[in-house]
Amino acid sequence: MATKNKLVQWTPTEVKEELLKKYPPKVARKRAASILINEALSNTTPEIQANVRTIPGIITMRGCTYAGCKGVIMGPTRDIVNIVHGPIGCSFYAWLTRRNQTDAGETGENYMTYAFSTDMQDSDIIFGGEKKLKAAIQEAYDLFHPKGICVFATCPVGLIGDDIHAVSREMKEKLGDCNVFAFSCEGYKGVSQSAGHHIANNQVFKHLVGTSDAGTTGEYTINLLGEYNIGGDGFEIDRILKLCGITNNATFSGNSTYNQFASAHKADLSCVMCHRSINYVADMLETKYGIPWIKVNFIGAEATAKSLRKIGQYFGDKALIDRIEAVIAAEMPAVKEALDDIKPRTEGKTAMLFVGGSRAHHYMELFGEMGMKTVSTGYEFGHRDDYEGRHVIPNLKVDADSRNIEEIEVEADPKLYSPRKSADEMKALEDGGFEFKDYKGLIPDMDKGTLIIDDLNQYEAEKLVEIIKPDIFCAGIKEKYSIQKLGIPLKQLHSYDYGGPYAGFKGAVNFYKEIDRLVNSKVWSYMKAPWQENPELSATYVWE
Ligand code: CFM
Repeated sequence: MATKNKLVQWTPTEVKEELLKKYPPKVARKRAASILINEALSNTTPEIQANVRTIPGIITMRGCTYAGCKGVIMGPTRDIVNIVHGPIGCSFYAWLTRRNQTDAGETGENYMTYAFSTDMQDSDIIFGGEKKLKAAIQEAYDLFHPKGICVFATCPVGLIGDDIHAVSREMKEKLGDCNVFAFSCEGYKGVSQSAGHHIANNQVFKHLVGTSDAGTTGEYTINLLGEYNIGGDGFEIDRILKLCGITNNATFSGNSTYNQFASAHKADLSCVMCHRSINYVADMLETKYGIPWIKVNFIGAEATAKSLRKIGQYFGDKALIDRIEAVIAAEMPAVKEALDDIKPRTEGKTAMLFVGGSRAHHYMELFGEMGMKTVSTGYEFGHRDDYEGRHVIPNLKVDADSRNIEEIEVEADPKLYSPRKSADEMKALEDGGFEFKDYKGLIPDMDKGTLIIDDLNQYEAEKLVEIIKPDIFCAGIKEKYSIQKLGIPLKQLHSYDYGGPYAGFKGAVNFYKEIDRLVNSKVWSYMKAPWQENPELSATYVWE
C-alpha cells in the first residue's frame, strides 16, 4: 500500500526532475518554466510561465474558449436564451454539467433546463449556417419572448465564416424588444477557457451593462463578480449578505438575470470572487461608472468573515459593521462545532489542488482551517497575475494568442460616471491598509518548497501522486478516475461531485464533513487493478 513509499523523502527539485525526465529535451525545457518550486521567503515572488499554449500531444486538463464564454460566464444566466451555433455536441456537453444552480424566482423565467442549439449538419458547414441561426433565434423568441438572446460561435462557425454578429444585429432590429448579441468564442480562439471569459466580459459590457435602471434598491449595494452558484454557493453567500443587510445588486453570473447585468452600474462596490474570469468587468465598471472593486473570498469560514468585514469597512457605517459582527458571531459556533469534531482526524493530512483559475487558491483556506496542508497546487489556465499578484500585469508579455483577444477601450460615461467615494475618503481607507483593485495571487500563500504547476497534465498528475502520495487530490471529472485508481481519493472542485454548497459558513461545514469522510476512508487504497493483482494476466484474440 501507499504508506510505505511515503517514507521516501523526495526534495522538490527531485520531484521536478522526475516529472520532466521522460519528456523530449525541448518539451522538458518548455514544461520546466511552468513548474515552480516556491521560495516563500525570498523578497521577490518567483516568476511562473502561464497562459501559454499547451504543447501538442500533451493531455491537458484545460477546456476551450467556448467553454469559458458560454459555459462559464453566460451559462448561469437564467433568463437569457443562450443559443449555441454549432454541432449539437458543443451544446450538449455544456448543458448543466457545471452544476450551476438557479432559482426561477417570482417571474418563473428560467431557461437553464434547455439546451439551445442550431444543431449544424454537414450541409450547413458547406453552404453556411446563417439562415439556420436566424430561424433558431426567431423560434426561441416566438416560444419564450425573452429579454435577451445570446449567440455563441463554436469552432466550425469560425472556420466557415458565418457572420453571427450581423445576424444578431439584424434579428435584434427585427424583433424590437429583445436584445440579441453574439460572441466570437470559437473553441480554438485562445489557449484555454480564459480567452472565453475575456470575450464574454467584453460583449456583456458592450451590449448589456448600463442599459437599464431597474436595479435592486436597498442599502449598501454591491455587485458580486465571479460567483457562479456551483452547488448553490451563491445562494449561501446571498443568505449571509442578506442577514448582514448588504444588498446584492447583480451577481456575475450565478442565478443572474438580464436586468441584473443591465443595471450593474447602480452598485456602490464590486466584490470580486473569481479574479481570473471577471476582473475585466470589475475594471470596466470602475472606469466607466466609478465603482471601486475589492477582492473577496467566501470559500472558508474565516475568509468569509474577513470578506464581510472588508465590505463593512468600505461602507464605514457603524450600524452595518455591528450587524456584520453579529452575523459572524451567530454563524461561527456551528462552524466551530463541526471543526472540533473533524479536525482530530484531518489535522496534518495533505492535499493537492489543481483547478481552473481561482479555486486552486481559494480552497487552500478551507484545507487550512481543517489543519491540512496544500503541498502542490496550480491552475489550468490562470495568468501570471493569478499566481504572482496583479503587480505583474504591466509586464505581461503580449503574444500572438493574447493579441487575438480584443481589448475594448472604456472611458468614463459622461452622464453616469460618479465616484462612489471622494479621493480623500479612498486615500484614508488605503492609508489604513485597505486594498482596492488588488489581488496578491496564490504564490504568497504557499509554503516554501511546495510545487506550483501551471497547466498540469495527465502524465504529470499521475507522477505527482505516485511520488508525493497526498491524502486527497482535488481536480475535475477528467482526472477523477485515473487518480482514484492510484489509491487516492479525488474531490471534484469544479462540479463538487454531487455536493455543495461549500461557500460561506454553512458551506464550510459541508466541506469539512465531506473531506473528513474522503481522507479517512481507505476504500481507494484497498483497490487493486487487475494487473497489480495478477501481473501474469494474458489475453488471446478470439480467432486464436
Ligand atoms: Fe473562476 Fe469558476 Fe475557477 Fe473559472 Fe472554471 Fe468553475 Fe474552475 Mo471549473 S470561473 S476560474 S472557468 S472559479 S468552471 S466556477 S471550477 S475551471 S477554478
